[in-house]
Amino acid sequence: MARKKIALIGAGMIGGTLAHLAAKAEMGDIVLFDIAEGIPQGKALDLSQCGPVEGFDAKITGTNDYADIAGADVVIVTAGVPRKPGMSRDDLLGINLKVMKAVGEGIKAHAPEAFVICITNPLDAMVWALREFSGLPHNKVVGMAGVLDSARFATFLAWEFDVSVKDVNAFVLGGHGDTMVPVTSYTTINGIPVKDMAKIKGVSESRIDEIVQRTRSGGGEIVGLLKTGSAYYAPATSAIAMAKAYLGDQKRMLPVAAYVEGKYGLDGLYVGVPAVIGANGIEDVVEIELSDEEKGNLKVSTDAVEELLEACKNLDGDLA
Ligand code: A3D
Repeated sequence: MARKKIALIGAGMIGGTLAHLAAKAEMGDIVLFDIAEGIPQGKALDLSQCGPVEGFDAKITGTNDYADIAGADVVIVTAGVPRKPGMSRDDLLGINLKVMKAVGEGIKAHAPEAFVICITNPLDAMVWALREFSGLPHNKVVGMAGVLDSARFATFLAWEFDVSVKDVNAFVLGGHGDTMVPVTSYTTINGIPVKDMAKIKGVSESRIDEIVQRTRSGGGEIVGLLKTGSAYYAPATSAIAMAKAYLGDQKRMLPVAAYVEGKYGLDGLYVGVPAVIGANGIEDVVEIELSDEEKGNLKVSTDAVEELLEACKNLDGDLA
């Protein structure tokens, strides 16, 4: 069987980490693409030299030419700019929308059969724009955010309850922004609902609310510490889990920014929902029962995403 091909558009902090993780896991051969000359080539050379030490077989190449992504099975997009302290994800809209246009056209021309995972912020709007510009089917273009946001929620809960992160099943819905909806009613510690676990451990409701709030601003907390950019290890590993689900036809149900039409009362929007990823890309979007309060929170979040889409359409005539 021929090796799979993974194209990484954007060879910055997340792109480089993605390449390392994909190579270590021998997911396939890797092409790192960037507009910056030398960066993808330099990183590819450096990463290739990890192979003999770590014992992986993966051909890693760097390029500034979209023709080199031809035939990619998976494309992961991180091209654009990240946040600096004081910036919201939405501040990146104008500049990253132009980047999505170039990237979408490159994918359309050279890798139209690929499963495309977008990471560029503001995520829910950029994945929508990337789908529009690439013209790929909606089930083959998806955004990474929920896996990361749920991992942040799970990490904080594991610390609070002093249990292994492996036993926390955390759940976050909605847009990847300050209005995201960590859903405690579907979050469990090995099957025990968070509310019950909190009672057992004597953790107050207000402390759980603080953890929910810390999850919402989890990305900003890291931006504030790093000062020169945003998180990259956990975002990269989250996208790799999604790529593996597709390549291995794993039918994993993960929280991802999927195209939702009809379910959750939404009419054609990319937003964070539980979805099944297999060989056909997004194979199902799962609609769960929500309380009135959770529905209200989700509405605030999806309204924020809709506002961003309007801003996209106003910025780019092609999207109107
Ligand atoms: P960074 O290290 O700056 O890398 C971005 C790379 O994109 C740079 O190497 C640029 O040269 C390159 N680039 C710029 N324009 C183009 C273009 N037109 N074509 C190809 N490459 C281009 O950023 P990063 O890797 O830290 O972050 C990348 C993106 O991911 C940013 O938009 C972040 O905001 C976003 N991000 C999203 C999450 C989510 O959970 C959704 C988390 C963390 C970061």
